[in-house]
Amino acid sequence: MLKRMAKYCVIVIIMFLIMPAAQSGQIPIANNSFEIPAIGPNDFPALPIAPLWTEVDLDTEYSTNTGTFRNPPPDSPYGDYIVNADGNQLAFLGSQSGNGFLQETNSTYQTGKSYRLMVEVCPSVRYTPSGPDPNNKLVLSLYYVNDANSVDIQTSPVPSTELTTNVLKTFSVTMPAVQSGDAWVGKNIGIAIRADGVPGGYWDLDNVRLTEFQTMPDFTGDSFVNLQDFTVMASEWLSCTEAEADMTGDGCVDTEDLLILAKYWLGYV
Ligand SMILES: [Ca+2]
Ligand SMILES: [Ca+2]
Ligand SMILES: [Ca+2]
Repeated sequence: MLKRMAKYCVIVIIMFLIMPAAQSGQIPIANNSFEIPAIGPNDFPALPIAPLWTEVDLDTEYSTNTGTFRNPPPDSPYGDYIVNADGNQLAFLGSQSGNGFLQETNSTYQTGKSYRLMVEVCPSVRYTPSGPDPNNKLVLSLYYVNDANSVDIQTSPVPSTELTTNVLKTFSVTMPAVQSGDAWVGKNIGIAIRADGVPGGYWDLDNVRLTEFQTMPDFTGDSFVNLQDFTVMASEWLSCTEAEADMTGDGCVDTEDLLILAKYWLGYV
């Protein structure tokens, strides 16, 4: 009896070791926090460039609608210190429709996976885009390129009524799981942050993130939700790094994800 149990334990351990690792988690975005190029504290605090991004800029001569700036110190006389910036720098984006930041990542859309783009946003203090005007907004997009054209798969507006100057807030766009017949299967994942409004203001942007995740709690690929899947989740509990068991797209494994797993417990998905 003991011998049989030991054999069973060995089989279970081997199963865990050879379990296919689902490819989920954070997808790299080049210059995602706009820290390149590094602007020194004594340099002019803004540059009209954001390397590694495609800047779509109505100012075709000087590109002044898109660029990078250094967060001023807290005692700045201009009062535009952003309290929760990621790193030292952020991006600015002119509020007129036709300005935007785009990036085609090296990763591709995979069947069965969902994707979420997250961006930190606040209105510029000095050049506020005409206040809480619902007609003056940002649009976040997940797109793919078809015959050299970017085609939006999913877009989501950033409601300007929810924005606060000096404090970045997270906004996101999430697309449902990719189906095998979708035109974007295997295409590079494109992300876009586009202005949709009138000129005169600027949006401040920071810490762009993209996550790939599955919405069903089967992390082992057997279509059944059981202790093996729970073990994957337990091993990543409260982690936000390469989290296979994240099903909500926030990149972290927490109670929200556990509730989804509980809902499907011992069921086929
Ligand atoms: Ca930054
Ligand atoms: Ca499973
Ligand atoms: Ca989650």
